[in-house]
Amino acid sequence: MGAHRYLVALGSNVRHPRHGSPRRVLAAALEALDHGKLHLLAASRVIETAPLGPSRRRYANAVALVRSKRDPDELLHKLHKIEHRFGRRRRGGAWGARVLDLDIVLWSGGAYAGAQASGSLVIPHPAFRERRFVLDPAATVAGRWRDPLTGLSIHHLRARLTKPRAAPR
Ligand code: A4P
Ligand code: MG
Repeated sequence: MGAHRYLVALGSNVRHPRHGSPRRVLAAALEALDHGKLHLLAASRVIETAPLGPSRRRYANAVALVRSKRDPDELLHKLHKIEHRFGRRRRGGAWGARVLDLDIVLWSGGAYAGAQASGSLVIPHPAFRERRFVLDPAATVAGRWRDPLTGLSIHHLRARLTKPRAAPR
């Protein structure tokens, strides 16, 4: 029955004692996204990006296209378990340095607002339209996927960000 598709954004800016660099953390995390009830349909390359926010360490970022029968709340729960397995501990508040961050950017069901014990899930991810570290890799695996809120494709959102129009006269 109804398998869903998800666009998941991956980020890391702390080394892992066993996996090593953030780049390697993401490679291992992509494998974890192709296990059990999750099927990895496509993965972008891993890119290195300048940090947005207070952390001073550079990030490795990537996106994955995943197929799953899980609903969004179930998938988020699974993603949190994977983060935890990679040593992510929820301290230091939002935007702290982290071994692994897994965000749900889009899913095939359109807009979604759920309820999860650890906070409420919102899809599309509220900040993804302004983030090149999400849109650049996303354009390589899901460029034609449309944001249900603006109706714009990932290609279009990215172009809007990288080529700002001149101010109106
Ligand atoms: N949550 C709500 N919606 C979602 C969603 N669509 N996907 C809730 C995932 N989670 C969602 O997230 C906090 C809570 O948000 C979750 O419990 C979930 O219920 P978190 O991952 O624990 O916290 P966070 O990631 O520290 O905070 P936040 O505000 O989500 O940060 P972001 O937006 O993830 O940004 N710079 C570069 N270059 N690359 C990066 O990857 N990442 C961040 C973190 C900052 N700067 C960066 C990067
Ligand atoms: Mg997050």
